[in-house]
Amino acid sequence: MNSEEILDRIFDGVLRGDTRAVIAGVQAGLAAGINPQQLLDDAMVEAMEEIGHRFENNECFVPEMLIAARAMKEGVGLLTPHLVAAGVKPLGKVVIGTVRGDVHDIGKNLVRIMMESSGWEVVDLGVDVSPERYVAAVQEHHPRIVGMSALLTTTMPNMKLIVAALERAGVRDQVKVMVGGAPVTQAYAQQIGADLYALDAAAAAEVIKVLAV
Ligand code: B1M
Repeated sequence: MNSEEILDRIFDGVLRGDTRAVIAGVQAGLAAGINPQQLLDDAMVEAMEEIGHRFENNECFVPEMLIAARAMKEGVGLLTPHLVAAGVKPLGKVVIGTVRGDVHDIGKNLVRIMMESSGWEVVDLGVDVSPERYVAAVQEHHPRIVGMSALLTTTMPNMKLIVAALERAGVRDQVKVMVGGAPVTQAYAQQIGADLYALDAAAAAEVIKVLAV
């Protein structure tokens, strides 16, 4: 199989939610020396975008999205050790999560992986994270950055609630708040009083470089 065929196999595997095909494709890609970032961006992320288009056009439904996401997660799991640099001294701490009401975590997990790979220690609160849990995590871990991900237009406003909760708890000034996710924009970040915005996982790791301690 050449590189293009391997990428196609992973792309199709994610689309069909075929975890075995994705794992076999990723293993073949790594063995063939394809850049792990390319396996991620050109096969898996593209397949997820395709799933999104199909969902929008009523050509696929939630169960298909779910099994595609599961297959992608397995593939990302295999890639993670190749994306994360080992043994680097942490540049600082980040607390990250997907906001309340939202269970989309593939993008958030990629942001975490990219931050970890550039040397940050990341405390991942998971999905459906309430303002109270954010506040408690800041009080416990004293991070430099608080990251929030939202994929739904209906959950984006929860980012603002989290910023407000950090203010009420008196910890807002101790952290930089970073927001992201497909529907989130720089303008929205400013509107809700966030400090930082990033379009994708690579940009997220880049934007916080200046905050390294
Ligand atoms: Co849902 N979903 N989903 N979904 N889903 C979307 C988001 C949607 C756009 C599909 C569509 O209509 N085209 C749509 C949202 C519409 C809207 O609000 N505008 C949608 C919907 C409607 C829903 C449900 C409401 C469906 C229903 O039940 N009727 C439901 C809601 C559940 C909930 O959260 N309460 C739902 C459920 C699900 C599944 C559970 C089935 C599954 C998620 C599984 C999982 O994540 N574990 C799912 C999936 C897979 C998708 C799509 C197809 C793919 C999302 C994804 O993983 N993308 C998505 C369509 C799409 O995005 N094209 C869709 C790949 C990922 C790498 O990209 O997450 O954008 P992304 O992350 C990027 C950047 O955004 C950025 O960096 C990442 C990496 O480069 N980024 C950050 C993300 N977070 C960041 C944080 C940062 C910085 C950058 O700083 C902290």
